[in-house]
Amino acid sequence: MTLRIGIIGAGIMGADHARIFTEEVPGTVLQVICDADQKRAAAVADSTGALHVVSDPLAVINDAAVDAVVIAAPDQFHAPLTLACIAASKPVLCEKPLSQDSKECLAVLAAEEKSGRHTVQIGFMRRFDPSYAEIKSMLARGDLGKALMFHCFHRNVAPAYDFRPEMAICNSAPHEFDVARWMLGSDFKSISVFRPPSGGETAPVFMVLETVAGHLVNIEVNISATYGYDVRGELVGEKGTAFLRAPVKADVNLGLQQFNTYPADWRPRFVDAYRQQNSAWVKSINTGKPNLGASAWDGYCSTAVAEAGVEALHSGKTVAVTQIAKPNFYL
Ligand code: ISE
Repeated sequence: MTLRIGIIGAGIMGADHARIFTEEVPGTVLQVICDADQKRAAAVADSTGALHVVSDPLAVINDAAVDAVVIAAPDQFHAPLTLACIAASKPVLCEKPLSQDSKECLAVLAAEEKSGRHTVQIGFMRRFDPSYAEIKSMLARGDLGKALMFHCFHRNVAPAYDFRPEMAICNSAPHEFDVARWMLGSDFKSISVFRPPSGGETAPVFMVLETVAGHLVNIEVNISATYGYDVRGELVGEKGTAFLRAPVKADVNLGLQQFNTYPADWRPRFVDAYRQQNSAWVKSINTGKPNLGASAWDGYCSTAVAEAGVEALHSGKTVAVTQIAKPNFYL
């Protein structure tokens, strides 16, 4: 069985998804690559063997020769295109965030529920990262005792988007909001946001969150860290702690020093996570069985936290996270 995939967006992530399906996920064919910039779409098609190139995303979603859709367009198109996929009954893997506006997420939830089918998966690929998964299993086995705190660092070399601290909260931190919520098994209750006053325009954004179950989570998002792409985390439990371990290719001994290297962006750090996520998505579509990927509900929850975070950034106060009750459809 071959799954015919359409990819909307031929930027950094659209191109990477195209590469992943071509090189690493058997049983798929790239039916079409879509981008407003036809040259960019053609370059991705050339390097991956995709069959067609178009510029209209709706032409992808409504193409009878496309079985499933990946949305890797800019954030503001995620929710409208996801709604179009639901209307066309096409399974969709939508890059994070589902939207930066929780009202748009609610519209997606309502449409998916009305359709009666779970067709939406959000690209929170860290759930598939072996190091997060290992810590989650340790917690489930009780090895670390009860989880108490989760320290998170998320550092980029340079901004991948226009730098505004709001973007650190709405575009970057949703990864931590989702993976911490998934790891700790609890929604968030409140968020406070700080920035070092000495840091200037590109100062890191530092968030402190409390979960409904009473864990503390802190997140540093530093999108101008310059030295490398670096994601860290330490789970603190009652009996012990566990650090995430980034993939290390080699420990180098050279010139009186020992070191290893950092990637320039997130793709090498999360190469396994992306591969496993995309393989699991294809398997789910083929078998009709769910995988551990994030649902539209999870997408909504991380956006609700981000919205409270932006309010906390502006007000300087601790802000309560408000969410609707989880619809039965997502239980
Ligand atoms: C980017 O949009 C991503 O999705 C990356 O995974 C994240 O690490 C980065 O900070 C974001 O800008």
